[in-house]
Amino acid sequence: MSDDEIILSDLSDDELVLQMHDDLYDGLKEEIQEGVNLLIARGWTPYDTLTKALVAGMTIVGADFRDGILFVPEVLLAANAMKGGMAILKPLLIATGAPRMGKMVIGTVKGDIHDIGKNLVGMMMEGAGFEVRDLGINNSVEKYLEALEAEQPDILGMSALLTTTMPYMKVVIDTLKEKGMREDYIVLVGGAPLNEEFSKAIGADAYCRDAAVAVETAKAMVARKHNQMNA
Ligand code: B1M
Repeated sequence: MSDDEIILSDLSDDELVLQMHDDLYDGLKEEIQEGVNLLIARGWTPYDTLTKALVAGMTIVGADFRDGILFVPEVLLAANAMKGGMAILKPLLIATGAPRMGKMVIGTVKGDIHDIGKNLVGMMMEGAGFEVRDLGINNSVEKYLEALEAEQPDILGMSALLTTTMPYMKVVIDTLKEKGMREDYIVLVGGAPLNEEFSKAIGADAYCRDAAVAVETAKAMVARKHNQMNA
């Protein structure tokens, strides 16, 4: 052990949380899990641990990813470390009934097997407190409909990375309209070849440039939907 090695258990709560932000940024899964266990042992609620240590840390990662300071490999490592911490918190959160932001069904469209971006969006959404049902890749309209009916989410998220597969998003949205289900869901779309104009043209609610924008958009739209329902 070197002299400058940080002993997490020696840190005060505030120092530990800041150190966990750094460790998340560096993708250190074991340290994140140790930090989570320490905070819980010190009497922190699972919800505070999730939001103040993990989500706040992931917000920094998301911003630096959006700004081109971090790249995919680093973000995947950070997301993996976050998932390690969340695996400890998940059963505790369910047991304590912590508030959830909402629910999203997400999948890559039919004919498309790119899933790195979609997976990042799913992880960041989970980190922000959303429940995520990931349908994987190559999803037909029937698969989306089946999942929407089974899960009753707030949001449908679709991903496409190919110019040849992005038009399939319109097939899904048009089918929702035909079945009178379009207004039941917030539809968010994303993927490198898409843009705002395309999203409007196919009748989606919003185009999400990246995972950080997806989280911000989802939070704002779900809050608006819940306010309208309660008005
Ligand atoms: Co493919 N591929 N690929 N590929 N691939 C691209 C997309 C391409 C642009 C490369 C190129 O030619 N320059 C090109 C598409 C050209 C076009 O359509 N205009 C291309 C091609 C042609 C192909 C094949 C056809 C190649 C071939 O076989 N001849 C083939 C297609 C297979 C298929 O899908 N049927 C193919 C295959 C593959 C691999 C399997 C090798 C691999 C995918 C591995 C995997 O995903 N598991 C692959 C990869 C890795 C890429 C590139 C290099 C990287 C994509 C990526 O992961 N980016 C890509 C080139 C590029 O984009 N620079 C390319 C990183 C990721 C974090 O970004 O996915 O954009 P992205 O996700 C972002 C945002 O877009 C947004 O948030 C994410 C995170 O910030 N977002 C969402 C994405 N989905 C969202 C959903 C939301 C919200 C936001 O919902 C709410």
